[in-house]
Amino acid sequence: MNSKMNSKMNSKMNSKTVIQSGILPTICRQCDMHCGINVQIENGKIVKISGLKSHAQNRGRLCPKGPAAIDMVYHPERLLKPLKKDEHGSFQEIPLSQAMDEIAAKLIELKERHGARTVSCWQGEALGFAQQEKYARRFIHAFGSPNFFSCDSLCWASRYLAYNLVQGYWNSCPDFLHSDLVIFWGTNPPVSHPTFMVPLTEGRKKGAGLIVIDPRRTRIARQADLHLRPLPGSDGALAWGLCRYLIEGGYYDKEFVKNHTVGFEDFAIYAQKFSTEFVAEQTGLTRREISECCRMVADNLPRVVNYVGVSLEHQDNGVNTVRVIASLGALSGAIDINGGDLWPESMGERDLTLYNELPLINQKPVGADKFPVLYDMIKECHTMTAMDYMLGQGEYPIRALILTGGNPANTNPNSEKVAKALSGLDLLVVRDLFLTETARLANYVLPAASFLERSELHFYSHYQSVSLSRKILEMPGVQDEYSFWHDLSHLLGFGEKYFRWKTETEVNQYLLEPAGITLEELAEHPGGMQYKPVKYKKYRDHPFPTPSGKLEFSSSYLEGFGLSPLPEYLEPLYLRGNSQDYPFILITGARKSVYYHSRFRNIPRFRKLYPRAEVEIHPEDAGQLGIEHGNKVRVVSEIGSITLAAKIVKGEDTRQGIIQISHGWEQESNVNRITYDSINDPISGFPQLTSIPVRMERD
Ligand SMILES: Nc1nc2c(c(=O)[nH]1)N[C@H]1C(S)=C(S)[C@@H](COP(=O)(O)OP(=O)(O)OC[C@H]3O[C@@H](n4cnc5c(=O)[nH]c(N)nc54)[C@H](O)[C@@H]3O)O[C@H]1N2
Ligand SMILES: Nc1nc2c(c(=O)[nH]1)N[C@H]1C(S)=C(S)[C@@H](COP(=O)(O)OP(=O)(O)OC[C@H]3O[C@@H](n4cnc5c(=O)[nH]c(N)nc54)[C@H](O)[C@@H]3O)O[C@H]1N2
Ligand code: SF4
Ligand SMILES: [Mo]
Repeated sequence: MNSKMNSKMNSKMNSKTVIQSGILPTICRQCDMHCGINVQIENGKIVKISGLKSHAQNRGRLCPKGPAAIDMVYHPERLLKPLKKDEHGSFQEIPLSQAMDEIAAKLIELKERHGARTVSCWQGEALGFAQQEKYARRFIHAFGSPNFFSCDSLCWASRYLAYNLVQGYWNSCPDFLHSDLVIFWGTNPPVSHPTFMVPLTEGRKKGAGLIVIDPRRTRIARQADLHLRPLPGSDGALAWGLCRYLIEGGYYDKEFVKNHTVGFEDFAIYAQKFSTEFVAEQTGLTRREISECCRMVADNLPRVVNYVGVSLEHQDNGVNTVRVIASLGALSGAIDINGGDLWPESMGERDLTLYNELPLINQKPVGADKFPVLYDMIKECHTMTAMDYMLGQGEYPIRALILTGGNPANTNPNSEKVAKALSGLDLLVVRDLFLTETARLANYVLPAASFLERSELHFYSHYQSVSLSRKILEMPGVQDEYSFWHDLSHLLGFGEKYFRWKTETEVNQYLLEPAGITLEELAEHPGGMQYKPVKYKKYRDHPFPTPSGKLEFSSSYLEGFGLSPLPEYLEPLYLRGNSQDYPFILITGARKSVYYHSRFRNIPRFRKLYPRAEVEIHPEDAGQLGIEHGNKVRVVSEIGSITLAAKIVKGEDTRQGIIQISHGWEQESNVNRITYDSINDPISGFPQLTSIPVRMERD
C-alpha cells in the first residue's frame, strides 16, 4: 500500500496486526483457489501481499484480487460498528453487546411464536464451502431449525451431485499436469480459476492437447487446439455424441466398464440417438468439428480429463449434462489414474455438523419436497423456494434470516423478488464488511472480520494436502465468524453444549486431532502438508461410494425419486417455448478478472478497468438493431427488464444471436432482475441463469 492509499484508509479504524513489522505467510481467501500468500507488515499495517513460492497451489503467482485484500481490509467504507435500522428506516450505530442481546431476544420470541424452523441461516461465497459454512450449519441445527441456505443452491452443487451420482465423488481439479488432453466445458480458468493455469501450462508444454467448448472466444479459448462454439445449453448433445463415438468405435475402457460399472447397456442404447447429424443439429457445430473432437478424444485415451464450468449448471438440465460428461470420463478410463480424475481421500478430520449426532425429525426443510435430491445429498435448503416461504407462500412461514458472506439481493435470480422477501422479514441480520444491497435491507448489520482476521484449515483434495491460515490482524469490536456463532449460541443457551471452544484455534485443534497433525506442524509448513500420499485405482480394493458400489451410468437412486435413471438430454430452454418475442439468447455471469460476483466495484483502480455494466453484442446483431457502442440498451426477458450500455464485440468473439451480461452490478443494470428463479433443474433445483430468451431495444 502506498502513501496515497494510506491517506484514503478508514480513519476510524483501530486495527492491530499480530506483529508490528515483518512478513507472515498465510492463505488468500478472496476466491476459492486458496493461494499461498506472504503478508508484509510495517508499523502495524499491512503494506504488501505477494505470492508464496512454496505453496503448491499457486507457486508464488497471484491474480489481481489477492493483493486487493489490502484495499478491502482498510477500505474507507468498511463497516466497523453494528448498525440497527430505526422506525424511519435509517441505520443507527449501536454497541455490539446491545445488537447481540436484541438479536437473541428476537430469535427466542420468533421461535416461541412460529417454531424453530421459522429461523434460518444463509452463507455466501465469501466464506467458502468448508469450516466457516459448518459453523453456520451447526448453529442453525442446534437452534432446532433445518433451514440452512447458501450459494450452493446455484453454484457447485449441480456438478457435485452429478459427479457423485455417477462415481460417488467429485474432484474439483483434475490432473491437468499429467493428462494428454484437457476438455474445458463452459469455463474460462485464466480468469475464474487462475491456479488451474499452473499445472495446465506445464502440461501443455509437455504436449497435452486442449479443447475448449464455449460459444464465446474467451481467454482460454484463444489457447485451445480446438475451440468449439456450441449453442448455449446444447452441451449435453455433444457429450452424448462423444460417448456414442467411444462406445460404437469400441474405444472405451472395456475392462473397467465390465467390472466396475452398472447401467452400461441402457446408457449405450440411449447414446445411439446422438449421431453426428443429430449433434450438429442441436449444437450448431459442423460435422467436421464434431468429428475432430471425437478423434482427439479417442487418440488421447485414457488420460483425457474434463472440467465443467458453472455455466453448464445454470440450465434446467444441468445435472444430467454433467452426468454425461462424468460418464465420458468413465468410458475414457480416466477414473482414479495419474493424469486422470483422482478419487481424493479425505484427511479424516472431525465433522462440525450435527446431522448424525442430532437428527432433526419431521421439520420439513424448505425445498426438500420439491428438490429432494438436493437436500438428501448435501442438506442444502433451496434458496429460491425460501423466498416463497418468506413471502408467505410456503407450508410454514420463514420469518428470520441470519445471512453472512453473501449478497443475494444482487446475486440470486429474480432479484427484485429476493429484495421483497428479505425486506419483509421480522428479523434480517446481515454480516458483511460493507453496506451492500442486501445489508441495506437488514434490521441489524454486523461488521464482519475478513479472512485476514481469522484462522482456518484449507484443503486441496486434488493433491491431498492441508494448509492453515492465520490471523494477521484484529479490528476491535469486529467479530470473526466463529466468535459470532459462539457468542450468539451462548446467549441462546446452547453454547456450552455445541460451541464450547473459546476460540477458532481451539476448533482447529479439535478438527485436526484424529488426523494426527498438529497446528504447530501446519504453521511450520506454510506451503501446505500432504496428509496422505496419493494412490490410484483404489476401486480395485474399495467399492465406489455410490449406492451400488460401482460407477453408475444409470441411477436407480434417482429412479426412487421418480426421476429418470439415465441422464436424458433436454433441448435448451429457448428452443422449447415460443421465442418469437425473445429472439436473442442471453448468457450471464462471464467472470471479469477484477470483480468477484458483487464484490470489488468499490475499489477505484478496479472500477477504472471495468467502469460500467455492459451487454456484449455481436456486430451484425447490433447493426440490425441500430445499436452503437456505448448506446443504452434495454434487455427484456419474460420476467423483467434492465438497462445498460452496449459493448459491440468482435464478430469472431461470439456467435450471432447470443448476448452476454456479467452479473454483480447494482439496481437497473443487475442482470438478475431478468433471470429466472422458478425454472429449475429437477434434481438440484438450480435456476436458469443462462440460455435465457430475451429481446433488445435501444433505450
Ligand atoms: N474473477 C473472478 N473469478 C471467479 C469468480 C468471479 O466472480 N470473478 N467467481 C467464482 C465462482 S463462485 C465460480 S462458480 C467460478 C465460475 O467459473 P467458470 O465456471 O469458469 O465460469 P466463467 O468464467 O463465467 O465462464 C463460463 C463460460 O461459459 C460460457 N457459457 C455460457 N453458457 C454456456 C453453455 O451453455 N455452454 C458452454 N459450453 N459454455 C457456456 C460463457 O461464455 C463463459 O465464457 O468462478 C470463480 N472465479
Ligand atoms: N446472473 C448470474 N448470477 C450469478 C452467477 C452467474 O453466473 N450469473 N453466479 C452465481 C454464483 S456461481 C455464485 S457462487 C453466487 C455468489 O453470490 P454471493 O454468495 O452473494 O457472493 P458475493 O456477491 O461475492 O458476496 C459476498 C459478500 O460477502 C462479503 N464478504 C467478503 N469477505 C467476507 C468475510 O470474510 N466475512 C463475511 N461475513 N462477509 C464477507 C462481501 O463484502 C460480499 O458482500 O452468485 C451467483 N449469481
Ligand atoms: S486466485 Fe487470486 S483471489 Fe483467488 S486465492 Fe489466488 S490470489 Fe487469491
Ligand atoms: Mo460460484
